[in-house]
Amino acid sequence: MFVDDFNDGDFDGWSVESGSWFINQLSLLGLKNGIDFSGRISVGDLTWSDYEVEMDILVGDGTDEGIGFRRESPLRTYELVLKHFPGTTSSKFLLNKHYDNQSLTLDSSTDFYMPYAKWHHLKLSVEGEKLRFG
Ligand SMILES: [Ca+2]
Repeated sequence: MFVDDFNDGDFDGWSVESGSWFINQLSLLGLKNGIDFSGRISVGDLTWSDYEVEMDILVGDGTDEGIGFRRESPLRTYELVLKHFPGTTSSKFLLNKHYDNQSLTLDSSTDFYMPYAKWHHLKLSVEGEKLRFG
């Protein structure tokens, strides 16, 4: 099991793919880059098959978060995106597939209330063809 709470002040073991990342108040913080495929950092192994990912996120106005999974490369991956609508407290989940420079939204949730500047716990479980999240 891989665990990092960043209380040691570093993110050793993580690979920065894009954007600027640093530890701020014992949390991992990525600077907003504003476009798709920006601000990515990864951990784990491409050979992992079934797994669970859990994280605590601090939601910011208009900044989306996502978890990549079933990844073959940075450009061939599935991604669970938590999308926030700027200036509102509305959010939704999107299930995206990225491949060959194309992006496809496979599914999306209805909008739900999610306040800013609060911590939320996200959990994603990938087992065979089954995907569970909340
Ligand atoms: Ca660490």
